[in-house]
Amino acid sequence: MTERMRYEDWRKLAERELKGSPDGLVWQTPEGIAIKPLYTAADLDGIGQLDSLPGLKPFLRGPRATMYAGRPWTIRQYAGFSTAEESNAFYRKALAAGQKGLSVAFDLATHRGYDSDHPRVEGDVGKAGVAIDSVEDMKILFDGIPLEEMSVSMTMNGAVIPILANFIVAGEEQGVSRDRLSGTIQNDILKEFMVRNTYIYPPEPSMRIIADIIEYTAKEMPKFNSISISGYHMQEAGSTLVQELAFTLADGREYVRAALAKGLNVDDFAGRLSFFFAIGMNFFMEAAKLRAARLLWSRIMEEFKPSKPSSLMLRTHCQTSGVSLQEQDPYNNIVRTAYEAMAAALGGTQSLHTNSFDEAIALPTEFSARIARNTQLILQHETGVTKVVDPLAGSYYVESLTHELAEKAWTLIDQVEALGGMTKAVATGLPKRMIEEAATRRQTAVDKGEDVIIGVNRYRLDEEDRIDSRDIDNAAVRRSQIARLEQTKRQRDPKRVDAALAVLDEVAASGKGNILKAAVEAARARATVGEISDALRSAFGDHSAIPEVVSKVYGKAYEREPEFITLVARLEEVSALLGSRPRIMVAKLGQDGHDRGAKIIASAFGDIGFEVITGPLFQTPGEAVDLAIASKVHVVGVSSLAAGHKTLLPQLVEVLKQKDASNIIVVCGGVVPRRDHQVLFEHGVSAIFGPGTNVIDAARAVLDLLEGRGRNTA
Ligand code: MLC
Ligand code: 5AD
Repeated sequence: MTERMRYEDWRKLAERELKGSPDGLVWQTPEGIAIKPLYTAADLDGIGQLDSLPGLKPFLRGPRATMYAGRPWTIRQYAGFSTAEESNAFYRKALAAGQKGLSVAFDLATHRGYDSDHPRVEGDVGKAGVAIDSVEDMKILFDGIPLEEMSVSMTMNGAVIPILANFIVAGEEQGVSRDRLSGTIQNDILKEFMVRNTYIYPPEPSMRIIADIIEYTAKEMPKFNSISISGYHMQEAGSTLVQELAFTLADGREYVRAALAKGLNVDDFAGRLSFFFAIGMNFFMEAAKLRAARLLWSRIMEEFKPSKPSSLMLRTHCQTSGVSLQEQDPYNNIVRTAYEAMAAALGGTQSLHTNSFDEAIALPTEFSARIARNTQLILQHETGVTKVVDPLAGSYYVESLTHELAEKAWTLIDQVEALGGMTKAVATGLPKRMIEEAATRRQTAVDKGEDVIIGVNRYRLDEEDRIDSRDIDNAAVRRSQIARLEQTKRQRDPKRVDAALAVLDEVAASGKGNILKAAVEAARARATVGEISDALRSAFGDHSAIPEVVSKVYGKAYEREPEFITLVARLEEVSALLGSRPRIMVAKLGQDGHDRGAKIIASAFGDIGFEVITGPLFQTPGEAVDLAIASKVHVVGVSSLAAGHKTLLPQLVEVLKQKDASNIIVVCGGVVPRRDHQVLFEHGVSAIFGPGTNVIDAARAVLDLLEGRGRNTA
C-alpha cells in the first residue's frame, strides 16, 4: 500500500471520529504556521537537514559531538538584588546547592550608567538587581568565588564599558589575569533599542562600543564570550518565535559586520559570539527554534568565509519565559517552567536559567529560587534527557517545524537585509512595530479567552493563596551604596582618576584607540560607573526615543464583541459628563524600561476611544506630573515592572498635590505585590491592575473612576 493510500485511510477514520473534516483541527500559530494534527514521512520530503550530525556543521543537532551525554548544560541562574554583600551570599548558597555558573542581574541605575547617589535613580537602587558603583562593589560581589574557575555572565548593555572594566579589574585584584577569566557579557545593544530599553548612547557610538569590546576580548580574553545576542527580550515583549529568531540572527550578522569593519579576522572572534533565546510554552516549536537557529546561523556565517568550523557554531543560553508566568495561582508557574526547561534541553541549549514561580510578583525568594534550580537538577539527574543527543531528530513534526521556522525566519532576515541590515531596520522602527503588533494580538487572544491560561482566564480561583515574596528596602541599599561611594572617592587619587577619564573621553571622541582598554585604566583608578558613563556621554550624547504606539489591532479584534460595544458606548457617556473625551497619560517612571504593558494599554485604550498620551521612558515623578498637567489629562496610569512603585508613586501623588492637580486620577499597573496595594491606596492611588488583568476590565474600571469624579465635580 502506498503512503498516499494509507493517509487516505487515516483521513477517513479521522472524519468518522470527528464527524467532520480534520482540517478544522489545524492550529494557526501566531507565526503564521499551520500545525496539522498529523505529520507523516511525506512531510519530510525535500527537507535537506535530515542527515546532519551533532558537532559537525551546520550544527543543527548541536554544537558538541556528545552534547549532554558528555557534559550537561550549565545551570546558570540569573540573580542579583540589593547590595553586593547580599547578592554574594545568595550566589554562594546557590553554588553550594547545585548551580554551576553565575549570572549577574544589575539594578537599573547601574544599567543606565548612574551611580547610586544620582537623583534620577532614587526608586531603582538595588531593586531589580544588584547595585554596583565601582570596583569595590564588584570585588565584594565575587568575594570567595574563584573567578579562575567560575564562568560569569553579566547582563549589561548600556553601561557595558564600566561594568566589564570593573569585572576585569576585580579579577586582576583577585589574582586572576583577564586571559583566564571565563564568562559572557550581554553587550547586545540593538535589541535594547527594539525592546529592552536600557540603552544610554545613540545607535552609532553604541555599535562602536560593541566592536571595541569584541576587539579587546578577541585579543586579551580568549575564554570570554564577547556578546550574548539576545532574542529573549523580544519574546518577552510579545514577539512571535519567527520574529525572535530572525531579528536575533540579523542582529548577530550586524555585529559580525561591525567587528570586521574594525579590521578583525572573522576566525579571531566568531567562536566567542554567543546567543540567548527565550523558551515559552509552545513546547515543540521552542525546541525546533533552537535547531533552526543553529542551522541559519551557520548559513549566515558561511558568507564571511571563516576557516574554523567553530566560527559557524551557534552556542546559546536560554531562559524560560517570564511573560508566560502568572500572578494568579502562582504554583502553576512551577509546572510551566518545567515544561519550558524540558523544551530548552530538547532543543540543545548550552546554558539555562529557569524562572521562579513568583516571577509575576517580585524577585525570587530563597525558596522559589530553590525550586527553580531544582527543576533543572531534576531534569539533568532524574529524567534521562541528557543521555541522548538531540532526541527529537527524525520526528516528522519537529523536523518539519524546524524547516518551516527556518524558512519563515530567513524570509524575514532577507527583509531586514533589504532595509540595509539591522541597525537601519531598527532606525525605521519596523521590527519594534512588528513585535508590538504581535504583543497586542496576543493580549487580545488572552483577553478573549482564545488563548487559554489556567488560573487566569480559565479555572480562576475564587480566592488566591497568599505567598511570601521578597521585598527590598531600596532606601537602605541606597544609603549604604552612597557611604561606600564616598569612601571610595576619599581613598582614591583624584589626579589619576581625572587623567584616566580624560584619556577615555579622548578615545571616545576621536574614534581612535579602544574604549574598553581606556576604561580598564579608569576602573583601576576607581573611577565610578557613573563617571565612566559620563565621560562617554560627553563624547557620544544620550539617546532618547520617541514612543510610538500601534493602533487598531485590539479594537479590530474586538469591534463586534458586545462587551466592547458597551464599553465604547460608556466611554461616550463619560465623555459627555467630562465635556471631552477622557484623556489618559501612560507613564513610565524611573529607569524601568519594560514597556510592553504600557504599550499594550496605550494601544488598546486608544482603540476604545480614550485620548492617550504616552509619556517618554525614564521620567522622574516631577517630569511626569508636568507632562500630565500640560496635556490636561484626567488620568495618569503608571506602569511599573521594576519594583520602584513604593518610592515613585507616592512621590508622583505628592507632586500632583503640590501643583494643585490632585483632580488627576492616578492608577497603576504592572508587577505590584499584593502586600503593597494598601500602601499605594493610602498614598492616593485609585486602582491597581496586576498581571493578568483583562484590558477591557481595566478600561471599565477607569471609566468608573472618571464617572465618580465627573459626578463629584459636576
Ligand atoms: C561543553 N563543553 C564540552 C561539552 N559541552 N566539552 C566536552 N564535551 C561536551 N559535551 C565545554 C565547552 O566547549 C566549554 O569550554 C565548556 O565546556 C563550557 O560549556 P559551554 O557549552 O560553553 O557552556 P557555558 O560556559 O555555560 O557557556 C554558554 C554560553 C555562554 C556560550 C551560552 O555565552 C553563556 O554562559 N551565556 C549565559 C548568558 C546569560 O546567562 N544571560 C543571562 C541573561 S538574563 P570552552 O573552552 O569551549 O569554552 C537577561 C534578563 C534581563 O538578560 O533582561 O535582565
Ligand atoms: N533576579 C532573578 N531573576 C531576574 N530576572 C530579572 N531580574 C532578575 C533578578 N534580579 C528575570 C525574570 C525576568 C527576566 C527578564 O529575567 O525572570 O522576567
